[in-house]
Amino acid sequence: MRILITGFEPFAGQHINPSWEVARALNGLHLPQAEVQAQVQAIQLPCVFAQAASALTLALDEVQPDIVLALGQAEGRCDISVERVAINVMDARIPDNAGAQPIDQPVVPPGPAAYFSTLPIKHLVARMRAAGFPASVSQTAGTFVCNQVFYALQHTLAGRAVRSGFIHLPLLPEQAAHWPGPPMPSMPLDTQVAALRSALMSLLDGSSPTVGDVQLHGGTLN
Ligand code: PCA
Repeated sequence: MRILITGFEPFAGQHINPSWEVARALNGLHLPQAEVQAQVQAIQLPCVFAQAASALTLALDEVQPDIVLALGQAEGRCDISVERVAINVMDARIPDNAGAQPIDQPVVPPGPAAYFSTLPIKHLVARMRAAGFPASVSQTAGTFVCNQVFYALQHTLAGRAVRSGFIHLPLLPEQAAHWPGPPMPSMPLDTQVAALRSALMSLLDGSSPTVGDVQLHGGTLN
């Protein structure tokens, strides 16, 4: 079993991105205690609209993964946010790392409006919570590079027997300590890494539904 985990380079003037720190902490992880032998490979993606999707495609070709977890930083989130859906739009509130700021452009012009995660998102949330980590389902991955990568991932793998999806992570404490503007929630790196490790284990330990997902509430009223 091969697991690809992607994380992003820092963006928006930050010097660190929790998604890459978590991905690289899990790189090379061997999960022999799982019911199947599994090996994790981490790849960093540029926070650049014009490059991120092709870097992802290259990684998919190289690794030929069975499971893909794409990770990104989401400042303001207070828990591990398992994304439900990727939408076919790029609408950037800030420029990417190459200075591009697309407005209302499709990720894939002929593509459908949206793709759902093919990860059992409720199962992941339930298992992370049971292991003591705050986690929830998120109904939007935004309209910046994370959503673009999530959409490109689901588009590329559509119809293939690969489970893939996106998880947004809170800021690291050292980022929140110096964040310009209002106070931000944060979570220490070792907690984030342990939460993702438990998410991975829950995909591999035989408890994960192979079709569909567990029937648990994960919605919001607005
Ligand atoms: N977060 C941004 C892009 C890169 C990252 O880590 C996002 O949520 O789109």
